[in-house]
Amino acid sequence: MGEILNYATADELRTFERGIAAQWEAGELPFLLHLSGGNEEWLTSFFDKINEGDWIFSTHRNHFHALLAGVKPERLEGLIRSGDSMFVYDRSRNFFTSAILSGTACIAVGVAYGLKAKGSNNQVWCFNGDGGEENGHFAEAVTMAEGHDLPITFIIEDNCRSVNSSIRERVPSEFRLSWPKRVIRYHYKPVYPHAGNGTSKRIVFK
Ligand SMILES: Cc1ncc(C[n+]2csc(CCOP(=O)(O)OP(=O)(O)O)c2C)c(N)n1
Ligand SMILES: [Mg+2]
Repeated sequence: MGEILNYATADELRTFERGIAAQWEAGELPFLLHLSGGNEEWLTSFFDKINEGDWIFSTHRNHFHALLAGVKPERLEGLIRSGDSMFVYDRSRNFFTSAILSGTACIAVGVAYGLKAKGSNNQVWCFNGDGGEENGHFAEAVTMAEGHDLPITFIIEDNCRSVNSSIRERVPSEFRLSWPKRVIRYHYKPVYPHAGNGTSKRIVFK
């Protein structure tokens, strides 16, 4: 196995996101963006399992994953400041996101299939929210990974919220799916509201 990939401490994550939150509060970021927070400790210790060369797939709420994966803070901040918070990619870090809930799950499985076919030691880590978990394509991706025993782990970041509705409001408990071991769930209490679009000094349509 290679060198551990873990490019930020919990304090660095907090400091970065506080800086973004301050810009948002000042009305400098008139875009839809999702602040991360409340899961710094869990994530920094989880990233100790991830190695250089592994592939990381993230979500609309990707700032912490990006920093931990080695996306440069200045570059990430630049993307956020130009309205691309939900479109963070870095080929050199094997880091990809999607604004579609669980939108990376099937792509991540494809990469895992390729890694296995090549005999690579690297793995794929695919992050999803508890809202993303409810999408059919998430279940299909997990089924494919399980059926082919692919080198991929799915992580459900359960903050008991999809926009503003809790799991209890969305899904009756008798319908909740149980997942195989390759799907890891952790709970955290978010520190920021779901999303913001600034105080809209200006609106940019690309
Ligand atoms: C397929 C799809 N449906 C709806 C949305 C709109 N949407 C954006 S974020 C969000 C809530 C996501 O909740 P969760 O996956 O739990 O992530 P969290 O925001 O709690 O981190 C929704 C419904 C979307 N982006 N993609
Ligand atoms: Mg959620």
